[in-house]
Amino acid sequence: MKTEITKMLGIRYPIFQGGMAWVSDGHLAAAVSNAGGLGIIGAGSAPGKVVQEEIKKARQLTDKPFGVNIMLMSPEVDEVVDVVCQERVDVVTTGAGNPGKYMQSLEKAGIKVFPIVPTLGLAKRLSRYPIAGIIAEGGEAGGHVGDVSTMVLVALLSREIDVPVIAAGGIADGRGLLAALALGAEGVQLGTVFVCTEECKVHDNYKKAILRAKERSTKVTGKTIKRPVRCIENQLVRKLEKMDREKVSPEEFEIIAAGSLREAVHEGDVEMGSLMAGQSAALVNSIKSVAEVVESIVAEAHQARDRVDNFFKGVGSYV
Ligand code: TUI
Repeated sequence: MKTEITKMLGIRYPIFQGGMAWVSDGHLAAAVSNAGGLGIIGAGSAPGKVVQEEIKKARQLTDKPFGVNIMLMSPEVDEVVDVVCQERVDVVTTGAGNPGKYMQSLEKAGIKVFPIVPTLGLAKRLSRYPIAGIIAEGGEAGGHVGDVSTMVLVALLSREIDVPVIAAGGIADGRGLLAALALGAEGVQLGTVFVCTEECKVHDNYKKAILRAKERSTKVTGKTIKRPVRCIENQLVRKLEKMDREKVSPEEFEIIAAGSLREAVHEGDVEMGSLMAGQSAALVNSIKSVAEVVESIVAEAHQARDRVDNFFKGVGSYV
């Protein structure tokens, strides 16, 4: 399975693991890289020092390339950029903002940068920087999201943007990988499915909530304060929905939301914790090892390709 991305990064499969705040540590990232994908440490709002420790941990566990996701809304972002430059990680993905002002330092450190974007507009603005590729994240994704569907966003960016496109949002299996490649992407980024792995250290209650989720179990809150976040519905989400309806201030939102992701991830509070997850939670129904997830995605993509091939040959299930 060779694409522009596997060649550029020297990885076996064009599968990125989303760098999820509080979730994607050095252990998970190394497991994904060892399985042939690209593991990514989620810096979230962690201080530079903590991110550096996770980078060192990953280096001990794998000799394969891996990346760090920089969450641009973090108060620690300047420090995190310094750390990734100092450590010269292979790849940086950026989310929740415009990475323009950091591009020069990242480029000087020889890091391949893949900004995550929710719109074509932002992708075009970032095209003037030396980006290695771009991650088109549709509104089906978990956590902080845009509102354009993956189907439209990936097709649009693949047509309009000159660098390789990675598709994200709503993908959890091999059929999703094949569909993304058909839309013009060179790879995919998956988050939710990697939460439900043996190597992922989130609380078991969080994993079980994803396994239980159906296609309408996630909800987006925070649109009124322009910080839309997709989570599995629970007491916290219902409270935030009410706050959206009452148009409360960003400060009041912050008080309720602060620390809630940590509560879900570490304490397993599935009612007042923030259970960030994408719509693809509905597709995830068992806990597997990271290697099993990666291998089954690749095997299923091959099966899906054969099925579609039959369509073009006029044989098989399409007749
Ligand atoms: O970043 C994400 N997903 C995230 S970050 C996160 S941590 C968090 N915790 C609490 C509250 C809020 C966030 C959880 N999930 N995905 C990548 C992504 N980036 N999706 C959408 C965007 C995005 C949005 C606006 C990227 C750029 C952007 O730019 C606005 C501008 O400056 O033009």
